[in-house]
Amino acid sequence: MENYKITTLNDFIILKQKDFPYAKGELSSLLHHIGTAAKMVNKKINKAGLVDIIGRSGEVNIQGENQQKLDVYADEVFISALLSSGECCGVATEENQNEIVFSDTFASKGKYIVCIDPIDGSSNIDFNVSVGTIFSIYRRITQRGEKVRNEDFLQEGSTQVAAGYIVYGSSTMLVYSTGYGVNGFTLDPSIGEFCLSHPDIRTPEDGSIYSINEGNYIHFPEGIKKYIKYCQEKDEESGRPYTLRYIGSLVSDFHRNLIKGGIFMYPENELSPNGKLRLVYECNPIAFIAEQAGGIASDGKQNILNITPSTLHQRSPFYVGSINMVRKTEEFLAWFS
Ligand code: AHM
Ligand code: MG
Repeated sequence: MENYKITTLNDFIILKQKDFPYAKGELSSLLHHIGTAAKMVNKKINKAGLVDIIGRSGEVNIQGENQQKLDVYADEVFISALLSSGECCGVATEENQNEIVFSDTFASKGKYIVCIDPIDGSSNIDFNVSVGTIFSIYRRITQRGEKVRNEDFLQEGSTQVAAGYIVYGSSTMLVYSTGYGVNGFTLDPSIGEFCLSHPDIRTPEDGSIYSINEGNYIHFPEGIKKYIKYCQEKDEESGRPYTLRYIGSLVSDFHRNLIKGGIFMYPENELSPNGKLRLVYECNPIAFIAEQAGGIASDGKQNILNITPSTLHQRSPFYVGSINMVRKTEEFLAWFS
């Protein structure tokens, strides 16, 4: 008889809850609600060319970027899923200037806050290219029952309780960590469930892929220009030249490199002195996953997870992936600074 045993995301969450003797299931419930919202967003993305969901919404978000209709839809879906979980007392998202405070008595008792980029890589939506969702969960600093404040959202990345991402690609995957390794789940559309497909993901210490928007080359710091040339040089022992792969969706680029081994780079440049990616809801959750899988993330000088954010939407240069590759970029940046 064939083995049809599958472990769904919800089975897995419940199974893992037993590892924490004092856990009351709040984090499990939160993750469950994120999974449900992801399925709703996935459904919409699958129909992107058929329903009125592609293209610009006509609004500009806090970053001055044109919002896509899907950005707006996903933002609403994730916020309402988090509110109805009852475990989350506030949310910060890429699409909203300030944190959203859940003030009803049910939600304000929640223990956790969530930082989220509802649709990452949204400029790719119109062309059927993979996009993602990135999320990060922290324990609140303020007392339960009080309204959450800005300080709850400006915690060092190292204090994350859980983080993860969803990649809406040729299949849809949810990858998350609660600080005990990284596990990946693929959505089986026939049963509408995320099923464990990538248990205990470990990323190689060395890789052969570098991912960067090389079109910005002339604006890069000297160390990164030199590192790119190093990636392109022939060296049989270290497997160079490396392969360049760049989708332009952080989640998809990171996910590929996580599995295969590689480095994703978004440096500061003359046009954006702090790079493009946002520390709180893009860099920190991805950095948490990278570390939990044996990789590392840096801003070029220090570990991303050791930076205390001072504003919700602050940007940071970002180098993430296989540990030896990230260390090498830090060396190049130090040599040529
Ligand atoms: P977004 O959150 O507004 O979609 O922007 C973030 C995206 C990342 O997914 C991706 O790595 C980066 O922007 C690509 O930027 P660029 O087009 O400058 O290479
Ligand atoms: Mg983004």
